Amino acid sequence: TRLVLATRNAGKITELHAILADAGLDLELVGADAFPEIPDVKETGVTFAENALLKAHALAQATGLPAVADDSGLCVDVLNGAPGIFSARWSGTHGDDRANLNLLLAQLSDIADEHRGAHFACAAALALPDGTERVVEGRLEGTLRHTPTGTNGFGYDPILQPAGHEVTCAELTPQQKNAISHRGKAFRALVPVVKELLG
Ligand code: ITT
Repeated sequence: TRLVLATRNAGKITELHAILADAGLDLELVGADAFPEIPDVKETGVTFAENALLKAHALAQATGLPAVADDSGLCVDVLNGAPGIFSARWSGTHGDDRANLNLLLAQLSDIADEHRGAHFACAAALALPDGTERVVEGRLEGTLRHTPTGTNGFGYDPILQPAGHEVTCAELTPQQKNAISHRGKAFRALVPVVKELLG
């Protein structure tokens, strides 16, 4: 069976290939880039789960293949959960990871260490062409650094220090990050659902 990965975010694609390969799924993963004619869906949902389902349904409908999607972001305690679903466009330019991170750091410059709690959240959705849908979520709790450290990963990884660790997500190896990450947790929870529905 072919399964479409409904994302164009290169950082996510790398991680999803590793996470799903480790799960031993007997599926051929097809990137959304294989369907350049399909326009990106508007992310009009107000939750990670709603947006993940929107993306998965759009690709499943347009391709006639089962599709999985990821909607994710960084939720900062002192900002009442922002940037949240707006994480990819926090600075105004969609997908400018460096600008997004720098704006957030500037907004938090006066916030002391004990108030810098945050978490990554990920909703992993599966949609079938017949409209069947499932969605599960995962989180990674941590604290935000004052300066970026590390070059692995993507997005806000250089400033999120996972609870119980002394380094940022961008200093973890890909394997170490996937083992504890919001995305790893969400997609590992989705695997039995994929197996059940796609055999
Ligand atoms: P697709 O919709 O094509 O999947 P996107 O980048 O628009 O790609 P989102 O709307 O879900 O995806 O935005 C996710 C943003 O949240 C991403 O741009 C990062 O800034 C941040 N993010 C999500 N997961 C992250 C992770 O594991 N490490 C660091 N930042 C992450």
